[in-house]
Amino acid sequence: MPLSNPSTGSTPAADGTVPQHWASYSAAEHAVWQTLFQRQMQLLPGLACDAFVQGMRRLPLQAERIPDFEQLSQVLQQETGWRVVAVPGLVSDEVFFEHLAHRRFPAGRFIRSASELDYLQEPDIFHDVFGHVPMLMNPVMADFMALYGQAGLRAQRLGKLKELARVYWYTVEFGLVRQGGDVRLYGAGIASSSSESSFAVHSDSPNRIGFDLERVMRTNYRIDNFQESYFVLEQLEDLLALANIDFAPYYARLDQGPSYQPGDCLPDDRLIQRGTGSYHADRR
Ligand code: HBI
Ligand code: FE
Repeated sequence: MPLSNPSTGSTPAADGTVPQHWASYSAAEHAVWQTLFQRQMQLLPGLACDAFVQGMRRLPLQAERIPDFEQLSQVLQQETGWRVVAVPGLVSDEVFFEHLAHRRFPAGRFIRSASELDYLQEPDIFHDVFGHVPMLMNPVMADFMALYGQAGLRAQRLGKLKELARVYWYTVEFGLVRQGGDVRLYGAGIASSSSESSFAVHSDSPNRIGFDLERVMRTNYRIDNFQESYFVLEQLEDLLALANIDFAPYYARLDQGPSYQPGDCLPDDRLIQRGTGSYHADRR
């Protein structure tokens, strides 16, 4: 049974979406957006890759108000064919992939509360719009995400979702990319986090490892804290090759061989930085 959304009273449609009801956001909700938006815009220069910054600049996003999905979608659709649709929170994998495959990005309509600015149980509008939508202005990411939706539907039928979800996690959510002599972020989970954005790019603690598909598909990830390892693309364009790969032979290979823990470094890794591990060691 679809649950009714307490913030709007709307019952989700069959595709899991709800109306955004932009006019019903309260002043307090707009104020939370403003706090998060200003804090993150201060941090991101020098941390986010150029594609992220450019996508952000060209979107109708403002500090003062929660964005209207219809306005975002008009710009986005012109650029890469994507739209943003509202969902009450997490949707099933099936529904999620179905939307992505059709170039619709399901974004939480709610915003976290002012008393829990850094705590997120489910992706909210700040994570989903600020974190994800700028990169959807980029043609490479736009194609990658749509192909990921199709691959997700197939992976689900094959029982290989866990392996495929690791690709999403270490790219779309927590990906880093080389830019000139630096490493920059493009992943939405980092871009939307005030503490993890500088940790991911600058801290001595995590490993930064050159991206390798099979390696990533064998690697567990943390959902409870900063990542212990980040995987670094040479360039964003590498996502396109990744999206056009037939995953079936990978899935077959993954049935054998090891899986890795989040902090592991392997002899074959292309290490950009071997992390000290100090951050997670102090917390254990
Ligand atoms: N639902 N709203 C929402 N946002 C997500 O990022 C999301 C989801 N449902 C499933 C899901 N992600 C993941 O389990 C897949 O990427 C594997
Ligand atoms: Fe996300």
